[in-house]
Amino acid sequence: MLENANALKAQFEEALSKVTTTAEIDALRIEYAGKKGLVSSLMNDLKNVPNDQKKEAGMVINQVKQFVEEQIKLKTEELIKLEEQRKIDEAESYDESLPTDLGLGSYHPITLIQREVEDIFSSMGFIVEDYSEIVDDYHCFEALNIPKHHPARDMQDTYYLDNGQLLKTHTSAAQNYIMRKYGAPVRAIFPGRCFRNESTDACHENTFFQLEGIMIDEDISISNLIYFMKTMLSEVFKQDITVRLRPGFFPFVEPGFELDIQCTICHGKGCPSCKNSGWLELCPCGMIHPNVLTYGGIDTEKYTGFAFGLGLTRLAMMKYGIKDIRMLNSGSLKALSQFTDK
Ligand code: FA5
Repeated sequence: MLENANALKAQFEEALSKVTTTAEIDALRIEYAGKKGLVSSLMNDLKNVPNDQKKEAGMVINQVKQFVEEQIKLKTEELIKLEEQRKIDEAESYDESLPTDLGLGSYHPITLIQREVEDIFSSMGFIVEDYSEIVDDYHCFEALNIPKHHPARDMQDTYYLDNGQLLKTHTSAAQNYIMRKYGAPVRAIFPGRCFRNESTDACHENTFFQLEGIMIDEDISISNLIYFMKTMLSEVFKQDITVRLRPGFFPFVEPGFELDIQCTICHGKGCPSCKNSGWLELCPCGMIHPNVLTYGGIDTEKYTGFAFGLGLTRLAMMKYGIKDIRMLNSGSLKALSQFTDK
């Protein structure tokens, strides 16, 4: 009996050493450790062993049984791990025969123009800040001196959320946050995506980008504002473009201006891109209203400042000669990939 037990153990070890898959170890488990397996039949043979040898034989068979079960358990765990790793390796492997000349991706024109304007203002000492796309009524309107009855709060223009917050309608919504964060003096720009519930055409989107800027210090005047606007535009276009400054009303600036650019698509003749006017509103601006400075915790006795709200999406249109603003949100790789950052 002892010889049989040892022989079975050796036979099992030999078979185990050849197992390479979980299916094979499962078959081996049934063959050796199953109810009708080889270890069980060895146990059945115990009844034929003389009584005085039964105890010792029983112990040996039990040891073989425990050995077989333990080894099967260990091998199964090892093989499961190996098979999982094999699956991961297969998933990560790639078909080397696939074409690799798919071409490089390209930056979206808005990303290109945003980076360019950020670089220009950074080189003039402005910090670049970020702000949420979901804002509250206070930051979007109240802190900007926009009274309750102002049309900008109209449901027609603003996407309100169920919780009372809203999608940022303009980047001016971050003015109060910047003033509270940095105090005065401060020079900051803050680009961002804006949302307005309006119908679209060649120069209007309901989702578009602006880039806001504020500069607050002692003795800041309109001439500082004009200097920075001129510098920014000449750096972006690197050629002569025609702009005009006219009075404009925004509750958060006084005085306020509209800075328009002559349409670079039709050169002022009038076309669908500029709604046949020859001009495109590009960058409203003005001197920050004292009420807005006060909301921002700025001492109005000591400081003045200017603010501007550059239409970044329209700037991209004018710089790259994009006739229809809707192309920029179209997701058309063919159209969007023609722009490079050179
Ligand atoms: C504003 O949003 C003010 N917050 C700008 C401002 C900032 C004024 C600081 C004074 C001081 P307005 O609604 O005009 O203003 O938008 C500013 C610019 O964003 C426009 O001149 C235009 O270039 C761009 N813009 C506005 N609406 C759209 C639209 N629907 N699609 C594309 N661009 C738009």
